[in-house]
Amino acid sequence: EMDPQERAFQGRIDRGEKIEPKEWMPEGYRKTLIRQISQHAHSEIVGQLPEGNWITRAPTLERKAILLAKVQDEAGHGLYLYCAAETLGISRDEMFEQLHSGRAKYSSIFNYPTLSWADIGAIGWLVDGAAIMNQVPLQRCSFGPYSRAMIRICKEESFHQRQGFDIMMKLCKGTEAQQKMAQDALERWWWPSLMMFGPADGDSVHSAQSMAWKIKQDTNDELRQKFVDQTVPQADFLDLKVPDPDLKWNQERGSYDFGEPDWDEFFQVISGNGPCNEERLGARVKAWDDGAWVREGLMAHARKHARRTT
Ligand code: FAQ
Repeated sequence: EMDPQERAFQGRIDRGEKIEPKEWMPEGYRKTLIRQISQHAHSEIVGQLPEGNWITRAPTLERKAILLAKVQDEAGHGLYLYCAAETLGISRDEMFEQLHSGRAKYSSIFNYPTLSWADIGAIGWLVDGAAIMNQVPLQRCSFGPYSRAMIRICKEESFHQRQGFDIMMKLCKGTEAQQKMAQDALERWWWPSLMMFGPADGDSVHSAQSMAWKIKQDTNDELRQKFVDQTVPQADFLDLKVPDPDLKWNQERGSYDFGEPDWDEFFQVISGNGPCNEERLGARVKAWDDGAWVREGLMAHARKHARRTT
């Protein structure tokens, strides 16, 4: 049975009230939010790497400026989200430690390589498209700081999605080689994008509780379906073929039927065995180690300053 404090808390959630950092909350609620928000922050930071790979090779100055701005936005989102998680009583050092030791997850999608310029288009179109589908409902999350962070982040993600679709449009209206490059990118990013929404509902351990707490508003499968319904007409518009033989419009449901993602691959990727896990984590650990002298210098300066002013 729920204790009275927890019942009162659930009442606030049910009435649609926002929960703020200093207010009482069940330990499970705090832990779930720290897990989700910190993993979301890690995803933004690790998510800079696949696209960062193409900044020096963007085909025009304009594309380079746009890509630089997008990757910088992702850094901003990460920092914003770390701040939101810190309000729950975890330090940034602890969060980094969890990432670097492999205990904290980050989105499976960033463990795939970016092999061609079309991948930058596909990431903006599909990966940011999936991120928006997942994050728009998070704007209504019951935890105040997370919900407010999502409002700004979603605005920037919309720009990201449009820039990706714009790259795809350009390629699809281009030469045969460019169209092929776009098709190849769609084939490699389609299934991993569907996996971003998490395991099928039957295997989603956190969904029921997170939905009762209004941390999540929709199940993983509901959002995945919405994403498919939104994206297939966009692929048709680009004259690209979605690599799913089971994809079919279902008149009765007013939705697309589609095939099952390869869940073995998903679980391999989230347990550290995807194509780029080692490289991505290695890059983050190296950046952390390379920055040690800056952190040490700042701390020494702060200590000196504190001695002088006391
Ligand atoms: N990858 O019980 P559930 C972006 C884990 S967008 C890795 O269903 P939950 C923008 C899950 O953590 C990407 N792990 O879990 C951008 C749990 O393991 P745990 C980031 C996954 O939390 C675009 C276990 O599986 N967005 O960065 C994944 O209820 C372009 C069981 O799963 C967010 O993080 C996965 N795909 O639902 C940046 C959004 N799916 O923690 C750069 C916020 C599941 O017990 C470039 N997060 N797992 O060890 C969420 O909405 C939720 O956490 C879900 C998962 C929906 C991801």
